[in-house]
Amino acid sequence: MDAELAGVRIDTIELRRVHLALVEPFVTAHGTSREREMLLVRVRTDEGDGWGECAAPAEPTYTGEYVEGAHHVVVGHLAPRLLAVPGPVGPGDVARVLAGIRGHRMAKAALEMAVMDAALRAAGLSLAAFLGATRAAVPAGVAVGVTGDVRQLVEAVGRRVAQGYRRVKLKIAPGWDAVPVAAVREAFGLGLLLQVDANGSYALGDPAALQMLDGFGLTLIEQPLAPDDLLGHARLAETLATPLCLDESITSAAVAATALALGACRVVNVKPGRVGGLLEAVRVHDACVAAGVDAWVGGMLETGLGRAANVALAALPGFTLPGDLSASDRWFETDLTEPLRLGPDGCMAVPTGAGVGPVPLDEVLGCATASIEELGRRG
Ligand code: NPG
Repeated sequence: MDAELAGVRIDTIELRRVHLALVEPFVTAHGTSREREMLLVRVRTDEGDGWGECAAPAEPTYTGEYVEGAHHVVVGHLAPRLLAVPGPVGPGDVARVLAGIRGHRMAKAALEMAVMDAALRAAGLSLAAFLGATRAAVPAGVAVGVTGDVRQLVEAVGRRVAQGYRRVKLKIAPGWDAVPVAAVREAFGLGLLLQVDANGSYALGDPAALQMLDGFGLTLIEQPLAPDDLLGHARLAETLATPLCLDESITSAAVAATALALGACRVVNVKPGRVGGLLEAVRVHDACVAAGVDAWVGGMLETGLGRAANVALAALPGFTLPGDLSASDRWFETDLTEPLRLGPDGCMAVPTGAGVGPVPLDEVLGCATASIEELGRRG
């Protein structure tokens, strides 16, 4: 990574609340989403603008973070600290300036992304090059929600396979696990890279349902137990042949190292928002490389902005499994940016433009925006 990137002087921080309709409802162990509400951050600097996207969902069901809370902490605690820095702020300075505030990683990640975007644009450097990407395209996986009907699920998976996605992740929850997974395996055979994501919805006291999944040749079982139950995951892992992967549990490179040392997982899902930013995501990546375990980049229904950043990150060499990096049309009729498209080989092209690459399109942004708040320097 290029540590020499020059900083930018932040003049104002704009917070935008946007709403995008989903093309179809997305059902997970947490409930049903019909639209994606997002907090976007634009920093205006002496070197030009930079955009960041906050991954926090509308409700605190995935982790404790949610849109309204993220907005609140940026206004009251994070933005004032950044705006109080008299000189230039580089991407690596953001986490340091905000370190006095505990948690709120998705909000911090959005600010870091915006500063990084502005600084990289000023330097004419792409995010992928800055992070240390080694590939021009990355294989794309897709998430398929709970349908409640096995025939509909097999049809939904069939559509994604026909579109060219290189692996499928099925959302599972107690009562929606072995039967749908068996049906998908039977329909598509062992050639399909298949994994499941429980979003922490199972209890360690009842491992039978998870053990039933062990015979389906799954690449991994993601986050079966509650996020803070690392020991529980380590115990469960001893009873399963299928590798466990952690998502919600992994909030930093330090936690990733702990989870790997405990044997709580053999695969790590890396999301920049969940770990506090792209730079910490690279450190989680590095911890996985050091431990010799597989890693992949997750998704949180990002718009083209956040998705482009995820694709750039996924081009690092330690991301050995396809990520949740589906094309814009998997989630949105109209994305905020030029749509990110799935290549004919089931890969997403890594953006090569300066900064994150894509920017929000004025017209779409205008229609999607519910509110704008501009925060400036004091005095
Ligand atoms: O492709 O962006 C995507 C969605 C992948 O299933 C996906 N994300 O639990 O990992 C998850 C889930 C998620 C979505 C989590 C939105 C939080 C918010």
